[in-house]
Amino acid sequence: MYISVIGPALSGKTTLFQALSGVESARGFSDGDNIISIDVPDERVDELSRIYRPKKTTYARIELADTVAISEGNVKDSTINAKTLQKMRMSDAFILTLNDFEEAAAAELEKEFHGIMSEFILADMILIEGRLERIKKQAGKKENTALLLEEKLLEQCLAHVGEGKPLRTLELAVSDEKTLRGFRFLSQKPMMIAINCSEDGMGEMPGEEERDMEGCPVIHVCASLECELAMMEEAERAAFMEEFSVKESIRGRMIRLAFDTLGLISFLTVGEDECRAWPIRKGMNAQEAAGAIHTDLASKFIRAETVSYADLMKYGGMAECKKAGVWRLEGKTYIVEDGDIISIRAGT
Ligand SMILES: Nc1nc2c(ncn2[C@@H]2O[C@H](COP(=O)(O)OP(=O)(O)O)[C@@H](O)[C@H]2O)c(=O)[nH]1
Ligand SMILES: [Mg+2]
Repeated sequence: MYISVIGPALSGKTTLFQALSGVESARGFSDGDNIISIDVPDERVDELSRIYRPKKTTYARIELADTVAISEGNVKDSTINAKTLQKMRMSDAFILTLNDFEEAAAAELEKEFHGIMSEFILADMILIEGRLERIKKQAGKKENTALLLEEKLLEQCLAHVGEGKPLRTLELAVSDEKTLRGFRFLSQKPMMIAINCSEDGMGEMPGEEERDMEGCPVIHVCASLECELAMMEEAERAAFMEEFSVKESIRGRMIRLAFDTLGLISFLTVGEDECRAWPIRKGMNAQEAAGAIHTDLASKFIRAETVSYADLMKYGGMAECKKAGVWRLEGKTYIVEDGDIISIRAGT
């Protein structure tokens, strides 16, 4: 999972990046190479680790990148370099920061959002047109069904972006989605918006997910305050949070939003060696989940020993769960649920 923090210059990208990662990074120095892996806070992993006392405790991880500024006109007049765009394309999702700490008008924020969205749409349009041109050249040579299908699909995409709409809002069949995956279209990626508010506005910030911008969830944050918070010692932090009526630090809030937006859940593995959370897409089956651990476990999959975290807590141990009949042997097609504790039985 790889998320890029993007946005106009001086909107607080680097500040937010530091608040989320807890790591100081040089200002004005970020060209997308600034990537940090952050742990996903998970109380279930904490608790399991207390019970099993493993040698190692591993949380789910998200890769976070701080990127250079992007604003309206950058793609149109090629003032953003290809390398930066390519890095953006590699992301699974974006966090768009917008400067509201200088009390921007709501209309101003909307305008900035639309400005960047239209750059993404334009970048995708250029990509689609380029590919269509190459297909047309190839198609002359010999009949090719796959190519014809791709062409038809891309024409559909082109019409969509041509109306100024992001590819995110184009309903696609699963097979079409697969065809398009390789293009890594910018306007297709999930986007979360972080409205960077001033310190004064902290107490009266609206609740989470109260609004969205064209389907993109919005989170309100005071990045500079959160950044200070992230750098503090535990004890100092509590007092600070109380003073500014911050209930939960941005890292937890943002990660939950990211999991929601990207449709992720975590399953868990336990043992004396390691207790660990594994992020997967909601709807994955047991065999696919096994593949998240190791490809061998997927190909040699036999059964998934499964018990829910809630049941393990309720009954107090694996043996007790077996006795109560809540410990299960699930097959390949079992759809894994958030908080399932799984042990894969695989052949040799
Ligand atoms: N008052 C206030 N200033 C902020 C906030 N976030 C960032 N800034 C300031 O805005 C400037 C630009 O921030 P930076 O994170 O470097 O922006 P970037 O260019 O988007 O990476 C810095 O001087 C920050 O101290 C905030 O939440 N409140
Ligand atoms: Mg920066």
